Amino acid sequence: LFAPVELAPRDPILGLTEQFNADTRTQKVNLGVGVYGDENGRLPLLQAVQQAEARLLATPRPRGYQPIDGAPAYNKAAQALLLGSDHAAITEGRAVTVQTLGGTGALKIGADFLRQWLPQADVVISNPSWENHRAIFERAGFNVGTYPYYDADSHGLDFEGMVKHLESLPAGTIVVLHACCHNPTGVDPTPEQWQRIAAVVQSRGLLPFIDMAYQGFGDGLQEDAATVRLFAGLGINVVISSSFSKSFSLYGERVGALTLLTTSADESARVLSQLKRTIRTNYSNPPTHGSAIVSTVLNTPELAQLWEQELAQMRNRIRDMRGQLVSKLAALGVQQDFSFILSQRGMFSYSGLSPEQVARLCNEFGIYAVGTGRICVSALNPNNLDYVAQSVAQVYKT
Ligand code: PLP
Ligand code: TYF
Repeated sequence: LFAPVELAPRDPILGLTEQFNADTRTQKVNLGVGVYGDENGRLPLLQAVQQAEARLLATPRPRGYQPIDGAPAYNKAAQALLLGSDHAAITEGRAVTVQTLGGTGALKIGADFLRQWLPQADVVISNPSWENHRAIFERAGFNVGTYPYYDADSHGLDFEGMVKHLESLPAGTIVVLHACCHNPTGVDPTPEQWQRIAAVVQSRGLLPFIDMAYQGFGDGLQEDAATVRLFAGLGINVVISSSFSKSFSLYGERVGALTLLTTSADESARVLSQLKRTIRTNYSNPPTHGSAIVSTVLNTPELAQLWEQELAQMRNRIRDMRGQLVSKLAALGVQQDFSFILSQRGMFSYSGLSPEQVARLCNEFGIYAVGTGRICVSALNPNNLDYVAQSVAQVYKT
């Protein structure tokens, strides 16, 4: 019966890690997958997380089923982090948040919900976007198109192209937006550009689906929430997927949230009841441990403060690596101007490396990047930076 099953292609990014792990060279660097490594290249276990776990261990709890929509204290804290705890959408009962299996789970539950209730709608994602965006929405049954986003010539945003395209979309189109730290390019709209994007979304009656996987990695926790709050201030329906995978370095715990902004408390109750049905028919209810950690941190002021400091360290370290990479490449005499890497935000940079250059970096130097030229800047550290810069310089010069 399974004879017709075809071999699926490997995930282009996670597949790179498999290739990297199998590489026997001693000098190798994985700039592929979007995971934060500390200054020693190691995945950090945050102090705030360790302390929260110590507290949880000190008062062990039985592990019953969670509510279908997850832990209330977790959902409330996740919502407050996005909107600010005193936002009108919250006080007026217009914000519905459910715990999800990471940001991916939030996208999936959101996509399934929208497909059921807005079956006529199409979805558009940025060109380029995180590959899983297309896959998730297509799997949910949507037609997925793209809107112009990245301008290769300027290494920046094709803002006019983006706005013009959004203006042409039929009302009800679902527009997937990256709240900050765009994956894969690192290019974000400016606050002024966001204003205009929001105005078009509102006037055209589009549905913004804002994906926030990197809150705190751009300019700060509050600063990075500005996009979400801008859209929330419009009083229209908004869908937000958020993730703590990166910001808490809790990739394997699968902690995320899906937040829907509605137009009334009554609508919220109906929306929540349907979201619970979507969750129930997928995995019944979410797991306990990861959300207990995040909830403990966010609801304990001294741990929340510690976490913010640790998040700032991660953010600043990435920025420092951006600066050092740019200056080292210049010092090595590379003619190409890489200063655009400095204005990009978050873990990633569309480096401008061609597929051939990426292949050379891999074959000759054991440096793995995504074929599109995306590099994970947070995988750079003082031990590999010189090697990476020298290798890139070599590839540019010869
Ligand atoms: N959305 C974007 C843009 C991402 O880069 C990621 C990264 O993994 C996710 C969603 C998914 O996050 P999670 O690992 O929490 O599922
Ligand atoms: O883009 C990245 O590298 C991260 C991690 O299917 C990731 O978002 C990559 C691919 C994937 C799931 C997560």
